[in-house]
Amino acid sequence: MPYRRSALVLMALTMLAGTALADDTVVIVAKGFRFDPVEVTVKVGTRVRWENREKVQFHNVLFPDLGEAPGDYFFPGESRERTFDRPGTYPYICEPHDQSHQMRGVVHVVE
Ligand SMILES: [Cu+2]
Repeated sequence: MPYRRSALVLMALTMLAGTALADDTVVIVAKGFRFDPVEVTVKVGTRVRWENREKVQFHNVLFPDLGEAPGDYFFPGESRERTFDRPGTYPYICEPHDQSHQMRGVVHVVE
C-alpha cells in the first residue's frame, strides 16, 4: 500500500534528522532545560526550528563559533529558526543555561 510505504520512509527520515516536516523544517524541542534531540543532521538549505515547550522557562540559541550576539530569549509557545546554507558542524548552547544545566546541542549540515 503506497500510503503505508511513504509513512515508513517518513519515519526513517524522522529518525535520521529529528522531526522532518513537509516544508523541510527540522524541529528541536527545548524542554526541561534540554534540547531534544541533542544532535540533528540536516541537508544544506534546511530550516531548523527551536520550539520552547516549557511551562514558564525562557531559553535562547547561541552559536559561539559563529561569533554572533546571543539570540533573543524565546518563551513557551515561541520558537526560533535558522537556515543552514553551508555544510559543517554547528554546536550551539542556550546561553543562560549552559553552565547550570549544560543546555547545548549540535547541528550537522551535510550536502
Ligand atoms: Cu535555556
